[in-house]
Amino acid sequence: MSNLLYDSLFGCHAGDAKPFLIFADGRSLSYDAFLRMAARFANTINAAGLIVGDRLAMQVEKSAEALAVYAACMQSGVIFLPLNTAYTPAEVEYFISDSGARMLIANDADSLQTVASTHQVILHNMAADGSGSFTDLAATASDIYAPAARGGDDLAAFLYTSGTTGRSKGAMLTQNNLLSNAETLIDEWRFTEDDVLLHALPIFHTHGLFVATNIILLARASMIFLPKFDVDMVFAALPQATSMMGVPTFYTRLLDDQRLTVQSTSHMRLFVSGSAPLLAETHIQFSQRTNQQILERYGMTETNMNTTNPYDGPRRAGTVGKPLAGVELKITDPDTGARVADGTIGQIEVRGPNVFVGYWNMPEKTREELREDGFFITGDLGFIDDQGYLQIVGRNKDLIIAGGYNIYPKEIELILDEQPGVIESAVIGVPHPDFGESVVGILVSDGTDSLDLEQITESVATSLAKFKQPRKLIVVDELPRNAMGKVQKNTLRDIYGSTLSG
Ligand code: MCA
Ligand code: AMP
Repeated sequence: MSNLLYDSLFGCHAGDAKPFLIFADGRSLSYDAFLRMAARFANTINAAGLIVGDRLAMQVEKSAEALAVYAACMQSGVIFLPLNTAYTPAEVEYFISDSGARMLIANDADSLQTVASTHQVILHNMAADGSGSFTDLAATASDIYAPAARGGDDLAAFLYTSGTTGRSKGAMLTQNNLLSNAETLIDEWRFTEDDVLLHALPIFHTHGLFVATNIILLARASMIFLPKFDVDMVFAALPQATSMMGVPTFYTRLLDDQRLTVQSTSHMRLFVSGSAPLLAETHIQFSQRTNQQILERYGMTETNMNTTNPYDGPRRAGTVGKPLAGVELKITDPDTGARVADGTIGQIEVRGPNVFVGYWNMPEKTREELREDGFFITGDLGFIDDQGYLQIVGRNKDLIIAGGYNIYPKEIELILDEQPGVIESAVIGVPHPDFGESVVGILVSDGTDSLDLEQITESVATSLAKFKQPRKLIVVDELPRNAMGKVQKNTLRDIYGSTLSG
């Protein structure tokens, strides 16, 4: 029986003693040992009653074991649903209930007991070192597992992405979405088995999980698997690496460190940036300090990667390059959907084998964003410049990106609006020196003295992940509106734009 994604990424490495993961302390884990662990996990998942097409949610710190749960899901045909470790139990509850997940593996399982019992989910814990009830159970399971038969159109993963309505949407990704993108990127970025990728990204998002990990698996390369991005750990690991992928905050933090020099990076063949706009200034400073041109690319959870600057050829600061092989990209008028001329700003639409198949249980949302002809409306605004490169100039969606994490203001506004003494609220993204953007909440008081900023801050903290919580709350008499009554967030950004800088 064949399982396209599993066979292509994982199964082909059976028996291979080559290191797949290299840890900060110098230990390593071979491909073969990793696959044996994954097979034990797949047997454990099935023994718990999960079958092909069921969902398994995971909210754990980064470890080899966590990555092996991903492999085990691919092997057993169970749909993998990774969750940001910063999410609160209230946020996790939504994902569990919406997806109908049957198993939840969590770092902090104790805090999720109620969620698990309410939704009849099998709950296991997994600590940052990979130990816990799930790994214990798997210890005695067989390390032989015949992969479930799965093809390119079968679902591989659900990745939740926030929405403009405040309700997160589960993007359904097929085996072929993931495999086709990894195959293309390996060629575009010239990954080979000689590569050692410095992996400091989280593994619950597309960037660290699919882009970085799948490329390494497909190339039979190795990765230095750091628990998180930490400047000291990165400089310690850098001499062994050939390549690194990161969000812009990685690069600004490296630039702030004197150890970033031509010498310390001269052996590196590639630095990739994505998930948020890389300031042209950062690109230029990095190249002045290191002689290395960061390669910027553009992607989304729903589409994997869409465009990239060239490996050979000019990597132009402030641009995200050209469409990947097999990806069609057009710029359209947001009102009519008609294609606009090169040089004209419009909404970015993409089509190709990389594009997801829809949002779980949200056919209407799917229809709004994914056209019948297969083009996906990204919600990003940009234009094709005179050299055929895409330049992203803004967003047609109300979205904040902080340190590479997406934050939809609506989700926060819904919570702020419910607070005592608040009539209404507006949440905006303002420039932040480290995270690129960060969150500010503007509140309109009802005129009584029941509005209590401290209490609101506490209340928000129980509902929302830390990275979504406003860094500052400001009380105003009223919100600026246009003639249609729509809140003018641009005006708010103009007024409060420098609130968090400096
Ligand atoms: C941590 N904090 C944040 C963020 N991360 N706040 C806003 N935005 C963030 N991204 C909070 C912490 O809870 C902490 O709060 C305070 O900010 C400072 O934390 P610090 O220790 O400095 O943060 P860190 O642990 O060093 O993390 C920063 C980071 C990390 C390294 C930039 O956020 C990260 O690895 N980001 C990568 C995200 C990513 O992989 N995105 C890809 C999405 P306090 O001190 O008050 O407790 S995939 C995607 O977008 C598409 C597909 C694409 O194109 O790739
Ligand atoms: P996500 O929903 O987390 O996958 O984030 C996708 C969004 O991140 C895109 O729609 C863009 O707005 C943004 N993004 C990703 N890469 C880039 C980039 N290189 N430059 C600007 N924005 C980016």
